[in-house]
Amino acid sequence: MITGSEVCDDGNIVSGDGCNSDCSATESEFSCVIGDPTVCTPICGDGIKLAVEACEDGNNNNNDGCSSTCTIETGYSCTDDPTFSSANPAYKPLDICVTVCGDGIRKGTEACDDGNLVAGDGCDASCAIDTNWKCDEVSGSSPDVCSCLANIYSTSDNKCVTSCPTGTYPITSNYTCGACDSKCTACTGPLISECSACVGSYFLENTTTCSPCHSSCKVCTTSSSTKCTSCNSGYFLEGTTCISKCFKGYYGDSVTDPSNPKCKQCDAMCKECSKAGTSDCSSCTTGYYLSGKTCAATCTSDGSTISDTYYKSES
Ligand SMILES: [Ca+2]
Ligand SMILES: [Ca+2]
Ligand SMILES: [Ca+2]
Ligand SMILES: [Ca+2]
Repeated sequence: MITGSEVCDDGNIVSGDGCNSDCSATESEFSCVIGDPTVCTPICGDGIKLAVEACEDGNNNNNDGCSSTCTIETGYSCTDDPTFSSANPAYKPLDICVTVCGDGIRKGTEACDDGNLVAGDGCDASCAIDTNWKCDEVSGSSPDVCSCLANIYSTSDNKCVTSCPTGTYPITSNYTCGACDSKCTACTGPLISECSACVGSYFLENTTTCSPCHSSCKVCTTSSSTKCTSCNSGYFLEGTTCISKCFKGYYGDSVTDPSNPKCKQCDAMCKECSKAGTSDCSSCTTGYYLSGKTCAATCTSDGSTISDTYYKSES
């Protein structure tokens, strides 16, 4: 009860609750209704944060993280202003409130929030919308639902693309990418007869069908089963043909490029050979002599008589 010189009386003699300990004054950070008893409430937005205020950002605005009644708004996180200093230990630092990207609640400047910090699924790690996507808010506090923009194709692995990737074809009726036949690398439809390019061991027959290359070919050209660009094991490429034994004067080279063995010409001194160089010859060209498997211009280093172990090659 307010008596004598009392300005307020909240029924106690404690300060820091709006009416000071001797009831001589109200406290500035409270709003008091003088009566019997006096009822004091903290002033929200006055820039003075009291313990009972969940947050205090110095304003009475809503939708900035700290509400006009000093409660933390959904979708925000409030932390103490690190620059705060106060002579009054009863006062606490003001709050700095920010939205939380990835909490599934779209707030503030977030263009989207799909509940994660993964990019490429429509909404990126900073809550901006990924290229070719749109994100829709869901009522309640559920995360946004993102999908491809109009006239953008969605792939089987959930990407949004302007053109379908290799091995797929565009389906305009629902803007998805359909899988080509496994033998096709490009196609207009799902069938093996709707191809425009083939995997290595197939070739494009009649411009639309992928048919297997000849059994000797690992890869054949786009036009023919027997025009090869590389050969299967046991064959060597000679021109565009795969042969199991190279022509006379050539040897099968599977060392230089093991993935694509080719027929290579023997050394100029060798008429027939099994390897590069002059040391694996089985006969020599005119003017050269075979010693063991080696062709040389002279029989011996000292120019002595040709023995039985040396013979001039047949021409
Ligand atoms: Ca306050
Ligand atoms: Ca506020
Ligand atoms: Ca958010
Ligand atoms: Ca995401």
